[in-house]
Amino acid sequence: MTLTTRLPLLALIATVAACAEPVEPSAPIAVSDLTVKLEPVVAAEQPWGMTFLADGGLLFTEKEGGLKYLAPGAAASAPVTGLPQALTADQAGYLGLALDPDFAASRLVYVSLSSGTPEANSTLVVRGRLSDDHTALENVEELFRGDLRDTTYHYGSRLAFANDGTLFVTIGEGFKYMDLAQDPKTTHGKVIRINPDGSIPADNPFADGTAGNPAVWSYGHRNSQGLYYDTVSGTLWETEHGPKGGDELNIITKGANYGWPKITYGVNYDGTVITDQTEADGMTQPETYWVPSIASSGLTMLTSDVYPGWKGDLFTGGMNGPSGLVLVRIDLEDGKVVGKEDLLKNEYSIRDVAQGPDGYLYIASKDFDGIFKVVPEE
Ligand SMILES: [Ca+2]
Repeated sequence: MTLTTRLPLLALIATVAACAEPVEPSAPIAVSDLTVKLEPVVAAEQPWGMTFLADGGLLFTEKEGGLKYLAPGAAASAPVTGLPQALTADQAGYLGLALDPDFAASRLVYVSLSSGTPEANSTLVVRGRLSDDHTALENVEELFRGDLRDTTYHYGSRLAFANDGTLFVTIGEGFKYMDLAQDPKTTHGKVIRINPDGSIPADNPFADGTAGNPAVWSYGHRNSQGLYYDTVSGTLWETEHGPKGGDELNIITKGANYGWPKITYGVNYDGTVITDQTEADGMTQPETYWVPSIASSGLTMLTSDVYPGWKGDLFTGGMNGPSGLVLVRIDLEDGKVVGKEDLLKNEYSIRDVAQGPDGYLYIASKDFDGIFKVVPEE
């Protein structure tokens, strides 16, 4: 081999090596003594969000089927009528939901859905009173409508209440509007914060509307499908999908910029580079990230003693990708991520995870499998 043919080859090898260089792991692998398995609870078609009532009843959304109710101990769910018609194309549909903090008295249920046509749609947050017989949402009111988009991807749409009674909602950047995630004047790629009646809290970071949309709480997000408010510490935890690699767990704070698409640990799906920056001044780093992606979905914190050693840890679902199809335990110590453990590998694409009043974790599959209870193996 002559020098002239070797040089390009060496250059090629060097380039391939640089691309394949593994990203530094974002947290050590955690291993616990406990293993878990799944027990079926109820059939469901593309369940998206779920939340338990105090008596063990379960409310959940199906992406196309709307709101469903499973009575305690029942074998099948029943529809809950009253929601507006949702757009259900591609990733659009009936998505996240939350109970009013005073649900026992108010019976109010909050739902985020995609509203409009494929050419002109937005994220719509509504609330209604769950009828005493659990068959209908009554007096449904529109609370908030995100900016219009002409795409049917990346809706975000998780809901979580804070201790002060305000409601956080994640809104995705619609995939094609990624650059607008950096613009606080739009709702694309944001966490928004509203009062339960849809009005805007006076202490929102852009409340006066001059430098941003009054509803915006934080920005620079991609597609956030996990949101959990820890009522003990007052911490708002969020997961969001990165592109190819770079899924994130973030702690959300007022007015902060989480960087998308200026900084990311991922690349485009076709492997091309979005940015070579993983950090920048004025942009908040994730608490942990995933390379390769898991397609991070719903997020909750275990507050029960059902699983030895896991109390106080976060759990998020993985939906696909080379290391997806997992329930990830995120080991927290004093509010910091100290390890990650993949549970329930290669069983289901997990869209949501929630804790029931019995202290057990439950997962909802992304596809047509249903909702399952996570039980320790003997
Ligand atoms: Ca980020």
